[in-house]
Amino acid sequence: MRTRLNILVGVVMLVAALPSLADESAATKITRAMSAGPSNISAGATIMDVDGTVLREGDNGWTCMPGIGPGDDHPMCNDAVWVRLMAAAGAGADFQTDRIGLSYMLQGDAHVNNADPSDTEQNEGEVWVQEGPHLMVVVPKAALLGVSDDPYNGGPYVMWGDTPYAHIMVPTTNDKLR
Ligand SMILES: [Cu+2]
Repeated sequence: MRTRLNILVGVVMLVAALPSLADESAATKITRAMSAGPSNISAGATIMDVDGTVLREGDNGWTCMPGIGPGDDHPMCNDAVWVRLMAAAGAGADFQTDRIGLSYMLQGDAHVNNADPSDTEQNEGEVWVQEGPHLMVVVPKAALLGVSDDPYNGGPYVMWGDTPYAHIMVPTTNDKLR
């Protein structure tokens, strides 16, 4: 009886501890958003929630988010080019850039199909990756020529190369999350 009660209490506590992203406080979201980049960047950044709500005004041209999009908790710190890229990707709209764009994801990324941002299920023959801490670099498409598109080559690689959202993933550690 004692054991069953302990298990029950344990389960209830576990469920209570599971993060419900919708219920998070602004402070929790801001802390996670800021953890995506070095504090030199995140301290002065605008903090924007995944739904576009500004949680804190910034003044250095960077925008940190607590997740990639609704329901996600992988934070990122984006420069102006990446803010534009993420808005386009969220809307399924075209995207082009005439300049370099930088984004920090020092807490790592979601598990994604390296070729297809819209894929939601891993199937045989597809290359999926869940990158650890990394920097993301978007450049005019012609500048991607010659960069590997293999996430497991040991260095930087192109993600989503045949889409408007092609960018270079630059791991900053040796560790993939998955
Ligand atoms: Cu990333």
